[in-house]
Amino acid sequence: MKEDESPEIPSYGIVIIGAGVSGLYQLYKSREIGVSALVLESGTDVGGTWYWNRYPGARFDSESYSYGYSFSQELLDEWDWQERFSAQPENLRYLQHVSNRFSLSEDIRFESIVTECIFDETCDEWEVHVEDGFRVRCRFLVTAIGILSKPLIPDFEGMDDFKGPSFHTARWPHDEVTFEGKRVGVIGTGATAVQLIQEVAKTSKQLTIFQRSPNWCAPLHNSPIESTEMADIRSRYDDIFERCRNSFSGFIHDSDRRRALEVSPEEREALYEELYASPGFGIWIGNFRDVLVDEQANATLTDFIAQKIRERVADPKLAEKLIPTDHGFGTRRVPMESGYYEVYNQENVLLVDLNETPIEKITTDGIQCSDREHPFDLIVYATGFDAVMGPYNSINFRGLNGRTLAEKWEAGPRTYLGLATAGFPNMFTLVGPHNASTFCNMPRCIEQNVEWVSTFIEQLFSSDIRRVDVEFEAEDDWTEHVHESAERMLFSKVDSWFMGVNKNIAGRDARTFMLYVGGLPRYTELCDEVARDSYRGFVMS
Ligand code: NA7
Repeated sequence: MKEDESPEIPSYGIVIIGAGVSGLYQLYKSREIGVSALVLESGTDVGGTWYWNRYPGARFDSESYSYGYSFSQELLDEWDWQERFSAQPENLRYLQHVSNRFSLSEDIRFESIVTECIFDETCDEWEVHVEDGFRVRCRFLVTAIGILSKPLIPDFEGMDDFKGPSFHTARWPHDEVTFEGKRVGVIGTGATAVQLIQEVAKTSKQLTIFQRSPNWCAPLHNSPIESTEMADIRSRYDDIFERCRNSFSGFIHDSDRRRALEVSPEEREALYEELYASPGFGIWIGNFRDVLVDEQANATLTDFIAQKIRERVADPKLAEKLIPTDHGFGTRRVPMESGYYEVYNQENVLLVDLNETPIEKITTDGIQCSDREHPFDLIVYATGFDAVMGPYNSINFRGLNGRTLAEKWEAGPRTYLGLATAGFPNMFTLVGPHNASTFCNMPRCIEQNVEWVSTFIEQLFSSDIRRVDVEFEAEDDWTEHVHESAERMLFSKVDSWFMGVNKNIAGRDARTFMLYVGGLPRYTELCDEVARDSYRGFVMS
């Protein structure tokens, strides 16, 4: 090759970024519609969330059998779930099994961190750049990068000084980490920390939890699935998936048609007790239909859960510290637990309230708070993610006229159906912001997303259309619809990653809704309507 000659860039019909639940299915579907596809995955294996989040205690909050893919009868026939809420190792094995079953890895390039995607207006193709210098071109770019894939460690002073191991939960080492006889510090009390803390407390010599804000947690009630129960589940798969598709957020749970404020206090209490004693998210999304929209209704549930915490935590002062006072139950993501509150009754567990004694710095030996230093052998940052925007901002997407996606979404995402955005032609965002899959039992919405996008791409390939973009008006209408749907929910009255607020990131204090809470059935109907109406809202040329 001559010096001035650039090596030929491989070209595909579709490039998919990410080999998690959505990327794997998009690859499967791309093959089915006969379009060449390549997946670029930053990890060394498939699995996405279940590849990265290896911390002890990581598990589904979805009933396992409602989380698996529904598209393949063979898969449903041959995979036995072991637990009602399966843990990370099994979840990863499941996704590896899916990948092996359909030989998906053949079309996945691992250890490929995508840095830049540039739309070439001269030929209506994307050029995708990987950190190691690899480049690839494609007609359609599909992002399958998730919304909780960019871990965030706050910028604590002295972090590099700590002489023991320390890591973020989503970057957990692949080698086993033991807590036996160790002094462990955990920063954070979100859904991740709640799962982890219960495991660390079992064997550590001392566990110190640094809490900035308590969350409302509810019991998971996990249990093994025996083979007879699995056989029964298998015989009901059609009904299970049908039920999920028709429920508001893709779970087997759906709201009770009664209103909390309509029924007698006894009837209300009876449902709360029943749901608190039942497995899974029922207490959150299978509750009276007004508890997430009406503050007074929500207060009845909030009081009920607060009382449960008081009953479970022996020290009344400590119980009060674990009870949120700035938001009602369910208005932020509800961490699910199995004995979380009882951990605080253990002798070896200490809660540090960061509102009283903030962290000043990380030292060589541990964590220095305003009142004292806490020495540790291991520090875990369970400090969450740069949610929703983080994964998109990590890649330099350049659309028409060289405009970047980061510039376009600076004041919050603007999308059409949460699947595409104007000025970024031939690009689809699975589980993108303002997409129903953001508030969903993910695989149920992912299957909807992938199937819809694949049908569209198949039609585009069989036509002479080279470019598909979004009409600004359609985008404005969708964005407005997303905000309107959020406004009636109590989520919109509270700071959380749902609302794009992150105290660790400068400028992320204004609330703008990141998800879509119009419900899965309505979302599916709207997407189908758009398709039936010759893909109304898209401009094709
Ligand atoms: P979350 O829910 O964002 O939780 C992060 C936790 O870390 C939360 O308790 C934060 O407190 C805490 N945090 C963050 N920064 C700090 C600093 N600087 N100091 C002290 N504490 C801090 O992330 P998760 O990983 O638990 O869960 C993410 C999602 O994954 C979850 O919603 C599920 O859908 C799965 P804060 O509340 O900000 O005061």
